[in-house]
Amino acid sequence: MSVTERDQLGNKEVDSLSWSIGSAELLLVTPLMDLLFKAQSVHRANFDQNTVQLSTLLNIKTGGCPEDCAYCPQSARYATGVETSELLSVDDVRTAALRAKEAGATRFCMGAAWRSPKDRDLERVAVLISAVKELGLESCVTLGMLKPAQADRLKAVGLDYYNHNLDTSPEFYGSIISTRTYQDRLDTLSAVRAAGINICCGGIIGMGESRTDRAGLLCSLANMPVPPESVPINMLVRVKGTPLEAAETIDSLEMVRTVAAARIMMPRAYVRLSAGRTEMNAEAQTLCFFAGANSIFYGEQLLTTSNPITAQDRQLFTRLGLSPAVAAH
Ligand code: SAM
Ligand code: DTB
Ligand code: SF4
Repeated sequence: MSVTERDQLGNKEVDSLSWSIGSAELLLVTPLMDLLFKAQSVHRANFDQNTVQLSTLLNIKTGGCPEDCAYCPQSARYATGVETSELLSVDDVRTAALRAKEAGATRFCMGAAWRSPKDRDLERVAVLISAVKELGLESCVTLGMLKPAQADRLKAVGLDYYNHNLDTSPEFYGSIISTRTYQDRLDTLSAVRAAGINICCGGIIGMGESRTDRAGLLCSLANMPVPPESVPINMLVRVKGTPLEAAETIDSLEMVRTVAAARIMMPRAYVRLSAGRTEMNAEAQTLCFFAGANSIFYGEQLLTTSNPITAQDRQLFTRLGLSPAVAAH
């Protein structure tokens, strides 16, 4: 189906169609003014265009990961200088979550550098999730691969979102990660979906992939039986010591295009402008918001690398007339 044919359809129908790589690629190469106009129209039909959702990240278990993800500073295989830590205590997590809430975040996302959690790790994370929920924040965790029973357990303790990224297209995936397959990731995502937890799933651009690969990633996301509720689009943070430390710089307008295509292909998802914002000026980030990004990682730290300071983000919101979303409860 051509992009024009799709344009004639309401968003409801678009949601239930499957996207071909060709049609996704057509979006990515559309003249930018046309692409932005379309993305902003879809955005306005589904969201308040002047509201941005804020999620704050906390690394609850740093480094020492056995996996070989070529982008990742936390893999034990690469000499990146990241110091490893044990799982943080509930007091440390509560303090960080409270600080995030006071700064205006509505969701608190906790990441652990694991291939997959052991059941006893999961029980310790369950306590952390409860502490975050007690503060009236939405909770999200990213712990690696999950078995169905583990996803059920996280649902039982009230987890709102599970983050597990596909990272790139199925075709390019093998050049980035060898220690787990694309199918392993899809299996974890099905377990999360079956448990009734919202899915946060996206990818990374700027790893040397082609536009076709970016189209392939977006198709894999949009064609899930139920598309993710939250789609983080990360621009690679090149960390010294990782195999991708010298990856070629990607044009920030390519980030804008990827966000716009994600917005059009997943009209009802929160599209998050994620890692890489320190490399983007205010104008490039503004174009991402215009392209339909309506969420960011908010707070001076991502997992091991830095993110814009909150005062700088608040200043940008003021300049743009954007309002942070308020907590539902
Ligand atoms: N270990 C768990 C896993 O991989 O499923 C959870 C944490 S992992 C760090 C979460 C995600 O962060 C990765 O899937 C990847 O998309 C993103 N990420 C990691 N390093 C990054 C980098 N250098 N630049 C951009 N995104 C990155
Ligand atoms: C996601 O898509 N991006 C976040 C979060 N989910 C866990 C992580 C970005 C990590 C950037 C590199 C770092 O700080 O270590
Ligand atoms: Fe480990 Fe996750 Fe980093 Fe891969 S992305 S090396 S699984 S922490």
